[in-house]
Amino acid sequence: MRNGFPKNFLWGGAMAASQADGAYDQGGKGLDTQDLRYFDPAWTKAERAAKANRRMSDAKFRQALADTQDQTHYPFRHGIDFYNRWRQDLELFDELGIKVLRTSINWARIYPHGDDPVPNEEGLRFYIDLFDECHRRGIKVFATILHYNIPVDLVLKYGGWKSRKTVECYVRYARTLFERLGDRVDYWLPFNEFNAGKFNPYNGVCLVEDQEEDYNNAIFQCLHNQFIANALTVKDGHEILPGSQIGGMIARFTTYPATCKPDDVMQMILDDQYSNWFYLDVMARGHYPAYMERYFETEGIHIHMEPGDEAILRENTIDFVSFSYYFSQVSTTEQGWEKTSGNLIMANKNPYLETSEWGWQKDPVGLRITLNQIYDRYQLPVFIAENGLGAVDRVEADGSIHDPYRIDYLKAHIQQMKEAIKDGVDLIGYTMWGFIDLVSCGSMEMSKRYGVIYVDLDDAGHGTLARSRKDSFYWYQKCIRTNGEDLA
Ligand code: BGP
Repeated sequence: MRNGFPKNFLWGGAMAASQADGAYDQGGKGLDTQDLRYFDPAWTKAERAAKANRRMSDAKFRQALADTQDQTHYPFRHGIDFYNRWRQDLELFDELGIKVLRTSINWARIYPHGDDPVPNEEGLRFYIDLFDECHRRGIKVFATILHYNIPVDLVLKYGGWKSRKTVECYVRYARTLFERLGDRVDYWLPFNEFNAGKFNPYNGVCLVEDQEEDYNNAIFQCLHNQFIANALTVKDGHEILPGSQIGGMIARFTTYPATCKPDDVMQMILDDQYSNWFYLDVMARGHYPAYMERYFETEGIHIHMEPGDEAILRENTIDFVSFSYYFSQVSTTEQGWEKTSGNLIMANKNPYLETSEWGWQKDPVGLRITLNQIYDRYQLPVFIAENGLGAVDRVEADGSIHDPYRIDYLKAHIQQMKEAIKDGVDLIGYTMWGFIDLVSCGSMEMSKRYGVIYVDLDDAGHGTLARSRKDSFYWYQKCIRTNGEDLA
C-alpha cells in the first residue's frame, strides 16, 4: 500500500487567461468571447445569481461588440492584470513553493482573429518568457490550450464551434504552440472542462441561445467538433513532441442516489453518464459510448460526422485524466427536490452536506469517491486540475487576512486525496483553483475569492492590484514543503 503522497507529487496552483491576464487590447491581442460578458457591479446578490444576468444573449453580444472601451462592465477585460505583473507574481508563486503552474494560453493573443495567416509574435513571446521563467524557478507548466475564450471573429465569421473551419483554426493554433513552446510545457490540456459545452454553452462552445434555431442540437454538434479538435491535437502533440503528456478534463459532478430506491440509483447512473462519463469516455476510450445513442434518439439529436471521424477519435486518446471538483449532488426521480447552486449547474441538495456562501455543497469525501471512480474506469494517471473554496475575505486594519474556512476546506480535501492514494489511485498532481484571487468565471465577481494570495481589487475594478499573503498562504506553503504530511 502506498502511504502518503509520491515524492514527485505536483502541488500547484491554477488560473486561466481570461480571469487573470486582463490587458485585453495589449500586445496585439484580438477580442475574445469572454471579453464580451457583461457584469454590473451594482447588481444585488440575487441579481448576480440570476441566470439571465450571467448568460449571454444576442442583444448583450451585439452591445459588447460596440462597447470596446468599457472595462467596468466587462471584468474579463482587466482580470488581475497578470499580463503586466507576472514577473512579481512568479516571485510569490515561488515563495509559496508550487511545483507546477496551471494556466491557459489565450488563443486571441496567438491568432488575434483566429484565422490570421501568421501567429502574433508578441503573443508567443509572452508565453515563452513566462514559461521559461517558471522553469528557471523549477516550476513545471501545465498549459490549458483553451479555457473557454476563442477569438470573437471565429464566431462572427464561421459560427464558432458549429463549423469545421474553427476546428481547422484550433488545430493550427495548437500546432503552433507545440512547435514554438515545445518542451517549455510539461502537461498539455487541449480543453478546459469539456462538459461545460453542455452545461454552460456560451463558455464551453461559444453559442448564444437566442441566435440558435435548434440550440440542443447545435450544442452536440459543437461538442463533436471539439472532440475531433481534441483528438487531432493529441495526434499532432504526440508527433511533434514525442512523449508529451496530453490530458482530458471535465467539471466533475459527483452524484449519489438520494435514497436506495432502485429508481434513484438508476437515475444516478444516467446522470453520471450524461453529465460526466460521456465526455471522458470519448476522449479516453476513443468512441461514442452506447448509452448516448438512446439519449440522442430521445432528444432528437443528429450529429453530422465526416468520413474518418471515428478513426480520428479511436486512434488519438488522452494520456491522463483531469477534472475540477467543487461539490457533489444527489440524483432522484422525485419531483420538487430542493436545489442549491453548484459549479455550472443547479444541484439537488444533500441534507448531509454544508454549503459555501455561494451554495456549493462541500464534500471532501466525494473527492475520494470521485478519484476512485475515475481511476477505476480509465486506469490512467489522474490530475486534479481545480479545487478550492470561493469565499468573501476581510482585510484587517494591519493588512492581514484570516481565512480559516479556506484552510479547513483545503485540509479536508487533501486528507481525502491521501486516502485515495492509499486506495491505489495513481494521483499525480493537484492544482488548487484560483490560488491567486481572480475574476469569478460564473458570477464575474472579484469578491468571490479562491486565493491564498489576495489581490486588492473590487467588483467595480477599483483597487491598487497589490498582492498580499492570506493565512492560507502559509498553510499551503507548509503543506507543499512537507509533501502533504503536515496539514495542521
Ligand atoms: C470552473 C472553471 C474556472 C473557475 C471555477 C470556479 O468551472 O474552469 O474557470 O472559475 O470553475 O468557478 P467560479 O469562478 O464560477 O466560482
